[in-house]
Amino acid sequence: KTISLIGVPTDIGAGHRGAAMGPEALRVANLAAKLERRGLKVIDRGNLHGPLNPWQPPEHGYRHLDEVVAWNTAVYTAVHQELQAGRLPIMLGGDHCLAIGSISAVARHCHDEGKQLRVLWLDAHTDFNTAQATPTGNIHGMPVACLCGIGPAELTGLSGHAPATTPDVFRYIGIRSVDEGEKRMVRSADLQVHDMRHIDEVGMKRVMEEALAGIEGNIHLHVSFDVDFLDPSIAPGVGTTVRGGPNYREAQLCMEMIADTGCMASLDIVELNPAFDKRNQTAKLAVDLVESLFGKSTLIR
Ligand code: DIR
Ligand code: MN
Ligand code: MN
Ligand code: MN
Repeated sequence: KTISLIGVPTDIGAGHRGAAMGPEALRVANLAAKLERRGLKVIDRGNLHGPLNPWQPPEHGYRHLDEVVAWNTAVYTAVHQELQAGRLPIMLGGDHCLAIGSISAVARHCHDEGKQLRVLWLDAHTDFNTAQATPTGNIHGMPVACLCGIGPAELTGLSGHAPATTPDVFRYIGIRSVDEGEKRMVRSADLQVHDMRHIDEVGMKRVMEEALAGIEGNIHLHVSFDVDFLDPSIAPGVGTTVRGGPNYREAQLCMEMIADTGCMASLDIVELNPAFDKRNQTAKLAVDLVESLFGKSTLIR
């Protein structure tokens, strides 16, 4: 399987500037070479292009909606093309709004190929806000809602028909920050949330067994890895740190258990913000964890 790296240098969906530098930070941390060392073929497609960050306040509950639509249209097209060609796309983000485009394309591809979709959403946040519930208007807090058909038509209908997918395909891991209005939305959609309390109580191993239950054969597993999933003590390079996240070993086990399924077929690496980082340590950590996602282990290779 050939991997395609797709840079998505944007921070239009976020509340802090800087995630637009994420793709280059991941390249500087040697992502391509590390994957090649695992025996994988890697093509770096370079960066997608889109509007600059106009840094405007929200309008009708959304900040930078036109720009988010433009970027996600480009993401959708690029991801769909890579999947059609049989390659495994990795999004180098960029803020988490790009998952609207990437997962819309993945869902469309699964529909056309008769495959079942499962999405693992590794994040401190549930990203299930709406124009009414959002405290910020930032669209990086809304991608899961948009993918489930709740949001502006330009985003919910990217793939040609809305909704792109349904709440039952998502498994959240690492959640510890949900906004007040968002809580009600998450509960009424009956989303499966493995929050930090659950990880504390039963451990990462049990949590991953639950989240990965039923994964085999005909499943397309998409991993959407928001770097703020990780505890800020090991991953300071994100705009919206939330204390109390998974530590290094817990994160490694999470990635290793995903790799063991052999089903991961697309990946987003998002919210990495070099403006908040120190000596690129968070990018290096993200690359280290992505190596585990692709099967690196202590004793075998
Ligand atoms: C907050 C922050 N829930 C919002 N969200 C995210 O603005 O909607 N930070 N995703 O990474
Ligand atoms: Mn259809
Ligand atoms: Mn987050
Ligand atoms: Mn997120």
